[in-house]
Amino acid sequence: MIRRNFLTDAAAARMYIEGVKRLKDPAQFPWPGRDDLSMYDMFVFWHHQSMMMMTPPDQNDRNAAHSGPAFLPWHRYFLITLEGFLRQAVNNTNFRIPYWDWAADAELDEPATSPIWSNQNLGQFARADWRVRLEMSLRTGDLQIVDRSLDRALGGGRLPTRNEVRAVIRDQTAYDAPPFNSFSSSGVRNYVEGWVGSEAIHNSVHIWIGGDMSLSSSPNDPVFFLHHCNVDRIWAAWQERNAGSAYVPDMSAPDTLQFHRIDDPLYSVFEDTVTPGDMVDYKRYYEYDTISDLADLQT
Ligand SMILES: [Cu+2]
Repeated sequence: MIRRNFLTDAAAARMYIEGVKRLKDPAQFPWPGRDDLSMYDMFVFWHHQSMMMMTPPDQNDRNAAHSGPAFLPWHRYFLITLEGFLRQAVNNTNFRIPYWDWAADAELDEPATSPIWSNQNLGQFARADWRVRLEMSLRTGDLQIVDRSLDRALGGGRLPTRNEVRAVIRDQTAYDAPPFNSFSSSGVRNYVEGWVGSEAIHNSVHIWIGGDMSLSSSPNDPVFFLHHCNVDRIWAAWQERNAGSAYVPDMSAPDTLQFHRIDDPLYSVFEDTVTPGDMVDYKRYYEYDTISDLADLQT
């Protein structure tokens, strides 16, 4: 089953929008034990909780899902899990999350005028009927029930270009490198996450959208999953080009890298024990309609 481009596949776009609206409705998809909250809100909570789980606890850089090797497999798992709920919501076993090819919008004179932000598309989520219900503090860990509309501040900084993404995929031949945090000076993971490289790939898109996308509760904005689908597509393109380059670290790494070693269970609010190693072979779950815009696979 195929993950497609949100802006060139109207059917996938409509189905995604319909699916997240249903998943957000506590009457259709209640979050068990949490009155008036939905399974969609549960994903917001899960993302925030991953950022509260510092690994190890005596530093504040690497957490269970960011600033470390598990960044890519954890978000792959997060999307696959949401995708399963969306399939139920739209009652279509073939549905897969579409991606937002923001590098195409980077070529516009005014990227904020891209049709993705129109009221037929994601613009509608910044209007009154889509409610943000969960806010959290990364400093105190406090969770607040709120009822407000979504915040965006499109246009902060710049979107990464296709040539920048292609250069990272071409030049980074290792998956990750010590010290396996935001200071790793090589490895595709830290370049794609965006702590190194002037293009700051994943981080700069969160910042460009701004508002709720710049918080630990960033999945409150449905664009979160379209952005991360494109980030995942970049990893997929890198994997195709670097088929011989393995996920690191393996289990010989110290316990300070818990949640990030290849056979460690990824941080989850569910009872499952999915590992980074389980996430490497994404084709068990989906394929992308194209990755050749991101990587030369012949050279
Ligand atoms: Cu994240």
